[in-house]
Amino acid sequence: MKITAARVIVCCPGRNFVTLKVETDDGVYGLGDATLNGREKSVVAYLEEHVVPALIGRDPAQIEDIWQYFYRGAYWRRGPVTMSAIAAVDTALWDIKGKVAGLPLYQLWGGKSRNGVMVYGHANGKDLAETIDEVARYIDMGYKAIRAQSGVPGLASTYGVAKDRLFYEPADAALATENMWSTAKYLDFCPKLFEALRARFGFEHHLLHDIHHRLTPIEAGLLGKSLEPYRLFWMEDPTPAENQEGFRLIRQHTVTPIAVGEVFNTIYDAQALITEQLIDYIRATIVHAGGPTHLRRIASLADLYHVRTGCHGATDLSPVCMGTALNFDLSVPNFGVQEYMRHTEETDAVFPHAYTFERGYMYPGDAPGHGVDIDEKLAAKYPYRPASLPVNRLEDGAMWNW
Ligand code: KDG
Ligand code: MG
Repeated sequence: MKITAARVIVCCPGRNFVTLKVETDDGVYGLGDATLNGREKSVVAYLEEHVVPALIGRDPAQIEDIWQYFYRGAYWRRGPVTMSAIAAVDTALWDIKGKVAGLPLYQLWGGKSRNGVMVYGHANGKDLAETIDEVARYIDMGYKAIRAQSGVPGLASTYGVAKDRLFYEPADAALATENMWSTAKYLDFCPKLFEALRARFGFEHHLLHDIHHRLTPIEAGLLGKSLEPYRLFWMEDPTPAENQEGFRLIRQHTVTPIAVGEVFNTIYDAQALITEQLIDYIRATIVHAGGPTHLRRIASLADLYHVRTGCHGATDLSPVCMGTALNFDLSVPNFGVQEYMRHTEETDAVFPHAYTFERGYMYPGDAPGHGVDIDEKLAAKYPYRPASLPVNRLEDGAMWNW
């Protein structure tokens, strides 16, 4: 069997997606997600200029060798653009292998380690009262785990508060929108939010929260400590993780569990965090961390250190990524939770998929491969639209992390 063609499909059914379609001489094809929010065209160029020409003629069954070829062979290793491109190839090749075998990917990866994949949904509101109502709505929809984000008094906007009630898309303008951030206002408000949520709903549901890289380690220690009575499932991205050592300081001050890694692209980004047990959940996922081949390696390392998986699953990760992640989640022994931010109806129509949601759990389905397809004719009706993620400034105008 040989790879005869590989095409990059860009579409925007509500938001931009980059998909790689790898075709073979016996008619089987595989799909991989290559979407990098706000930087989509860089991955398209990397794939078209540097990856696709070297793929043609290869045996698609040689997944590990092809992964090593594009990782080691590039000389310029790692980085989100390179690793998203490698992920797309890797995902497409696993999809082909599953289709040839007539098996869903979780079967190729050792079978089911659990019956279903617990997912968390996003409840958010412009203020505390609206966020409480939204958490109630997610409980009614059957979620066992709910992420709560709220507008902060005194701040015009913040991360995680959607204009639409089920879908959240922060990449809203061709040129980045500027937001304003105040750590003091946030630190004052955040514990009140979780105090109110536990007072109203008790402790039956898992509650999660995303700090979105906005605190220093010592501030994160303080917040984690003040959230301890409300027993969060995790606090996410408390501080930027380029400096992995910073998490030692957080750990010295709080036992609130920590999740990190949605912006990671290799195992090295998480090496100290995992081996020193500085985090509890690793959030790397299929598309930005080199595909299933590399993510499974990260999960194996994490398993040795009691770190569980919590794959990123925002709307900018396409259904192809979601279907693959669900197969990974079902099979990996140290799974923790899967993020599930629903896609719009337009996106779901462009990417017909086998996965389903039922009472707080998701199931990848039993279609061979990852179980997600693309309707290319429909995709062509939604051309690419430039969109960037926002940026943040402090009240005095200095740039901050968004
Ligand atoms: O593209 C950026 C989003 O994926 C990110 O802001 C979402 O932090 C996020 C999350 O936890 O889903
Ligand atoms: Mg996040």
